[in-house]
Amino acid sequence: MSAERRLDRRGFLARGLAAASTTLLGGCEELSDQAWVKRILDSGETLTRITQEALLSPQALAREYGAADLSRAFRANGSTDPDDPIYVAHAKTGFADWKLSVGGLVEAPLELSLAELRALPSRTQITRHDCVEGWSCIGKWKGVKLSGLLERARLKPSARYIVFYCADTLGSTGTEADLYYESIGLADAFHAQTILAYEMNDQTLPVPHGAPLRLRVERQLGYKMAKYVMRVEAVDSLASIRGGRGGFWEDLGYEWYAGI
Ligand SMILES: Nc1nc2c(c(=O)[nH]1)N[C@H]1C(S)=C(S)[C@@H](COP(=O)(O)O)O[C@H]1N2
Ligand SMILES: [Mo]
Repeated sequence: MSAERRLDRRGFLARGLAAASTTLLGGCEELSDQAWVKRILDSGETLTRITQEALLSPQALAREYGAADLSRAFRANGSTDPDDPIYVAHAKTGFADWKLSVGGLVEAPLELSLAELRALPSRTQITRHDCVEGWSCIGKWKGVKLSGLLERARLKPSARYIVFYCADTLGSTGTEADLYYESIGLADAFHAQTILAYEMNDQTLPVPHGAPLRLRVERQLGYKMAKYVMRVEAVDSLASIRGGRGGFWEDLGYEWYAGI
């Protein structure tokens, strides 16, 4: 790309960011997001138009609550105690030697310990979790911003979806199809409230709620919020993964986007 075109693009993006900061995002919290977005934009050519749109398109925040609104007991649902031997061994040691892997269509695959994840930019939020079964709970979540992780791993231009592979089995077919997994698009992956949470209600994330790491994607239904996330993968298509519909429940007929 010529210097001129690059400047042009940057000018366009900067105007987009300025508009986003005043009209869409508001609050000072988003300044840091802009700082990292600008850093990416400064860093070169890896962003595609689709990624840029994901970063710059209007992104409403899910409602956030105050401490007084926290549910007294937050229900645990689906898998609450994975029996995978490797998972069980990690749980016994408090996940001291566990690492999250981030791979697929990225320039720089990552293997990160919990300590390393905790050192990355985080976000804390009190939100309402809505399960498709018809119950809701309000909880406080702290975790690493998925945008920051993806910034580190540097998405390749062909990346379109982020897939989360979990440690637990929910089905009973005795095949890979039993393993929980989920996926989201780039707009939700880069959304300010999308985090991989390692704390819940100011405590280390407990096993029933997805230790050591679970997705919070706050504008979606509960089943999108993968617990026991072991591996994150950037892909260009969901078609060749398991049932091809982007998630454990989706493969059984649930909606993929699952917005609230
Ligand atoms: N790995 C995994 N993630 C999962 C599930 C599961 O069974 N396994 N259940 C989903 C559903 S339907 C809901 S409502 C929430 C429940 O999260 P909670 O146990 O923290 O309430 O996790 C979601 N993520
Ligand atoms: Mo759910």
